[in-house]
Amino acid sequence: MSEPGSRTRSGTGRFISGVVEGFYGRPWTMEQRTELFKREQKWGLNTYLYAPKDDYKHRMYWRDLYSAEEAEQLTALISAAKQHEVEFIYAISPGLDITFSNPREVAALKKKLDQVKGFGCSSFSLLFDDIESEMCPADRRTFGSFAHAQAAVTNEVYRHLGEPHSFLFCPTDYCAAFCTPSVSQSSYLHTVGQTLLPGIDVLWTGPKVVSHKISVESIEEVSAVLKRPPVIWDNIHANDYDPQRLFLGPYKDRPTDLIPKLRGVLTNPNCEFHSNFVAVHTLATWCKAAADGGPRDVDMAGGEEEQDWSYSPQKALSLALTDWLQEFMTADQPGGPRRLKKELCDEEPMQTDMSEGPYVPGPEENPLYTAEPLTLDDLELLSELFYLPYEHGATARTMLQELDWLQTDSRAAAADPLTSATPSDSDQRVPAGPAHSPTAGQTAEWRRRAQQFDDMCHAVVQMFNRLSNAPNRRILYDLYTYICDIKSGVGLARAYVKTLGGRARASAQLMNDDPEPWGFRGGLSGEFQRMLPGHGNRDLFRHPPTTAVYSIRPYCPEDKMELQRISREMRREGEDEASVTQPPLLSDCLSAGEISPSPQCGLVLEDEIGMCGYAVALTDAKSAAAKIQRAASEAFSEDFPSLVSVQVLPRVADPAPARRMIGQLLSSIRISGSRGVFCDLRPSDRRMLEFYSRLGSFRAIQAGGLPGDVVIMAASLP
Ligand code: GDL
Repeated sequence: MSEPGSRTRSGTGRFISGVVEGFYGRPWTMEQRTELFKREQKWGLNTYLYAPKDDYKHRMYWRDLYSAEEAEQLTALISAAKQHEVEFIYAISPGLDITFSNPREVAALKKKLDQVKGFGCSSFSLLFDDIESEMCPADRRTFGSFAHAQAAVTNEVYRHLGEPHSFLFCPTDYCAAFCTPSVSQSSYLHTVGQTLLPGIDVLWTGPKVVSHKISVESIEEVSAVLKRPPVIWDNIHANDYDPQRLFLGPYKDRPTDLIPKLRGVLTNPNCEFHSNFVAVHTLATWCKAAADGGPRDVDMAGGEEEQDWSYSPQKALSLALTDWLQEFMTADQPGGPRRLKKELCDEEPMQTDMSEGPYVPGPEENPLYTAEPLTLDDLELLSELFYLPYEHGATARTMLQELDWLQTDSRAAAADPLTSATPSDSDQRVPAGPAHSPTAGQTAEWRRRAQQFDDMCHAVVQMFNRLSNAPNRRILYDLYTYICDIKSGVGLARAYVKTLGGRARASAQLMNDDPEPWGFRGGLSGEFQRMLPGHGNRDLFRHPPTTAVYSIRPYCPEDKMELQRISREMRREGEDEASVTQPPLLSDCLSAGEISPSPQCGLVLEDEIGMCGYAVALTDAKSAAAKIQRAASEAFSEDFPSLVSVQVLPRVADPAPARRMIGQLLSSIRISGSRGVFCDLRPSDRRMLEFYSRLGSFRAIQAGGLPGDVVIMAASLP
C-alpha cells in the first residue's frame, strides 16, 4: 500500500487536504477566509481552493480582469494563505460560455490566470462542473468530443502557466451518477484520463453529487479510467441546495482506507462560514487517521505521539464540539457579552456609586437579565438536529420515532371503541383527524412517552435560549435562521402532542382560522412540496437512503429468462382481474421475449442480489405492432417509432438508478436515428403510469387507431 506522501507521479508528494469554497450563494469574506487559513494550519490541513460559484469574476464574467482594489485584496489573501502554510489554489469556471476552439478565448483565459499569478498565486484549477454538455457548432468542427475540447484547453493553459505544482481539473461528469453508461464505460472520462497531462489532478465527488458513502472500490474504478487517483471534492456538508438544511455532523462514511488511494480531499461545506467548525475540524481528524493504524505522511499539527489513529466519527465530533464550545464563549463584539449566571455568583458586592461601575439593581428593583451558559450537551443536541444529508442524529431520530408512535397509538386508540368511547369526551369527538382523540392520552404508557417527548422539545428550546445568549455573536448569526426554524418546528410538534393527549385545543395551537404569516410555513416552495406526491415530501426518517450499489450493463441473450421473471412478477403486482383476459400489450411482448430488443437497446440493472430491473427497446415497432394488430396511425409511428419497456423491482427504493438506466437507453435509441419512443400500459397500472410521468420526458398521448383499453406514454427524442 503506498503512502500518500510517497506517490511519485509528477513528483507531487503530500496528500491534498482542506477546503473548497465551491458553493452557490454569498461568498465568504476575505476576513473569514483568513480565519479559515488560521484554522487549517492549526488543524493540519494544507489547501484552500478558491471557487465561489457566484463570484462574478470566477464564473459568469470569467474573462474580466480584477480591478486594482480587487487585486489588492486577492494579493493580501494569497499572502495570508502562505503565511499560514496553506496552498491557495485559484479556480476559474469558464464553461458557461467559452468557445474552446477560439484562440481569443484561450488567450483571455491565460491573461486572467496570468493576472492572478501576478498576485502571488502559483496553483490553479479549471472547473467545468454544472454546465451544458453540448458543444457549439464551431467547437464540434474542431474537437472530437466535449472531453477533447476541455482537455486540450486545460493542457494548453497548464503548459502556459509553467506546469504548476498543483493544477486541478473538474470534469463535467464529476460523479458516477453523471457518467453514461457507467464510470468504466464513460467515453467522456476515458478521454479525460487519456488526454489530460499527467501532472493535472482531477476532482471527483464520488457516486453522487452529494455522496452518502464513498467506497474504496468506487475510487479504484474511477482511478483506472482517469489514470490517476482523484482529489475528492466532498459535498457531504454542502447545504446550498436547500435553505432549511445545515450540516453539523462529523465527516463520515468515507473509510480511512481511502487515504492511500486518493490524491486528496477538499470539503465544500455549508455556505455559512461559522457553521463549518465541525465540518472542517472532523475532516482534519479523518486526514490524520491512518488506514492501517499508524500515522500517515500528511501535514499534521504537533503533539500526536500518544494518539489513537483509528477514526471514529463520534469521537471526532466530540473533539470538534469541545473546541467549538470555547469559540462560542469568546466574545467577538464591542460591548461584550451580558453576564452569565455562573459569573454572577462570583461577582463583587453590590456597588453603590452608579457613575463608576455597571448598573446594579437595588433592593426591590428588577434583577438584571442573566443568561445560562451554553453547554457541551447543547452543542451535541444542535449537531444531532442538523446532522448529515442522509442521516439525522440520534436525538432527532428518537424525537421523530416518538412522535410517530404517539400519533399512531392515539389514532389506534381513537379507532378502538373500547378505549375511545368514554362518556366524558364522546360529545367532543368529530369524525376525522388525530387532534380530536383525547382519549388516546388515557393510557399511562402514552402519557409517559408524551411527557418524555415534551421534555425533549423543552431541551431544544433551552438550547435555543442558551445559544442566543452566547457571547460569540458571529457564530450565532450564522446559525440563527436554522435554530429559529427548528425551535418553531419542535414547538408545533409539541403543541400537536398536547392536542393528542387532550391537553390543548387543536384549533388554538395549530389550526387557527386567522393565522399569522408563520402559519404558512415554507412559503410558496413549501406549498409546492406539500402538493407533490412521493418525491416532493419524501422524508429521511421514513425513507433512509439505501446503501445498495447498483450497476447498469448491456442486456445479453442469457438475461432473457430473468427478464421474463421480473416482467411476470411485476405484471402480477400491477394487474387487476380484468387485465388478465385483455389482449397483450406491445411492451409486455417485448419484456416476455416474444419480440427481441434491437441491438444496443437493452440494459439491465443489478444490485448485490442480482438483476433488479431492465430497460429494453425496439427501435422500429411498426412490424411488431402489426403482428398483434395494434397498428397506430402513420403520424404517430413517425413521431414515436420506437417501443420501450421498463421494469424495476420494488426493492430498488432509490429512483436514481432507474432514471439513469432509462436515460442511457433513450440516448442509444436517439443515436439509432429514432425521433421518439412510446410504451403501452393498462389504465389500471397506476404504478407504471406514475413511474413514466415522473420521468418528466414522457406524457400520455392520444393515438388514433389504438384500442381504448390502452394508455400510451410517449417521449420525443430531440
Ligand atoms: C455541485 C456543485 C457545487 C455545489 C454542490 C452542492 C460540484 C463539483 N459542483 O454540483 O458547486 O456546491 O453541487 O450543491 O460539486
